[in-house]
Amino acid sequence: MKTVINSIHAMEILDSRGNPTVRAYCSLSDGTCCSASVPSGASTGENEAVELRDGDPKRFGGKGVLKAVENVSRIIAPEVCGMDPARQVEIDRLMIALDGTENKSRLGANAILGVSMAVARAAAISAGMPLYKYLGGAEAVRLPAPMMNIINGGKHADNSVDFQEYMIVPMGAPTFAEGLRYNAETFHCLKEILHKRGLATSVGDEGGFAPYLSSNQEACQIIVEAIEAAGYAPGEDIGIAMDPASTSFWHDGKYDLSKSGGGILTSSEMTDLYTVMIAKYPIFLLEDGLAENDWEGFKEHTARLGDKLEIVGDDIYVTNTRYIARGIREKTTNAALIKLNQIGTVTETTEAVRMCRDAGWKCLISHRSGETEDSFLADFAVAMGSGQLKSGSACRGERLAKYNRLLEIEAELGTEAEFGNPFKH
Ligand code: 2PG
Ligand code: MG
Repeated sequence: MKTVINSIHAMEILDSRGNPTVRAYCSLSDGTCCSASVPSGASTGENEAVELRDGDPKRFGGKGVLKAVENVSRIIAPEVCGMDPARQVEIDRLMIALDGTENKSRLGANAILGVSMAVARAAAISAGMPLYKYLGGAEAVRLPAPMMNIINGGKHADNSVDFQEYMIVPMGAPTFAEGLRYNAETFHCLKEILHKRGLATSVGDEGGFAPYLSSNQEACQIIVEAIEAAGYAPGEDIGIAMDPASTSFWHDGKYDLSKSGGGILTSSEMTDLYTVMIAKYPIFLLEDGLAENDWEGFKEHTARLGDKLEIVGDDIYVTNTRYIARGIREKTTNAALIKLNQIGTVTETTEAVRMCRDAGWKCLISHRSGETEDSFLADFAVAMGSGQLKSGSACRGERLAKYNRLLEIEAELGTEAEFGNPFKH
């Protein structure tokens, strides 16, 4: 007998910042029953699909998601029940049509994505396949490099650092497990260095340290020291990737680095600053070095830095093929960040990855600063085979859930597993 979706429902749970988010449940006629949880960002792009929040000031400061939960049961479930769970594209398109808006503002991208992920997971379980194989097929054997955000600033921390994320990337490691070890050891050395200097070792939203530093550059300096203290060669064993998340300090067409005392800079001056930094430190990737609406600035930025660095667009593309297509046409960047909840369905996220791949672009698969213990993203990263994932630091359970799941996947793949330097052309 054909397996069909029996029931779909959702509930309000809390994310890693203690804010409400959606968990969706899917059960099938063969007895399969599972759930999936939706993450939530802080430095969001203005064109992201809409995260529906209740706006009721009496609950969670207006951040409740009961309307989205209700939309799952009342509007989505009656349409999706009875369908074959393996028809992911059809189910996702049906939900897009049910919503009927450009940005999923009627039903909420949090409602739609929860169901989209739960259906994918249920179909994988029902087919007796691991999720990464179900979504990625027989070719899903490439483990992503863990881009570990070990110093947090910007909107993710209350410190003096303007740039949001300083990540380490184990580019010389032979396997994912070894790469994770390189990173975790460096993370612990960084803690010791900060502690010895009397700097705070408390962590930000993504589990990286959030010290008060004298400049944005000092973060790179301390990371290089930590890499060396851990016994690795900066730029060979471990490289640095940065996500300044510049939209968050872009005001009136200028970049305001006053949190760190860095002044107010134009787009070109920002690119000058990055040029100085990459000459000094082993930086291989720069995400959102400029702001989401600075398309012109980005063109110059990529023309100047694109042959040396992976230039990733996050807020500017919001995982939307409409914006990525423009970026490819105009050579705005040479890579894109990929976040499921920026666009709101598994199908559309996969389409964004495919568009990048067809253009010869790299993709960096990403968590959100508000996460849950759901490890869906780990399987998704292997399925997409892009070789790059950022999931925060070696600290905080919601970050480690993804890395630990990747350890399992690598072990399960055994000799089939592939892992390599994510910056190699
Ligand atoms: C980013 C993300 C994830 P947020 O800017 O890339 O690190 O942050 O989820 O807050 O948008
Ligand atoms: Mg970003």
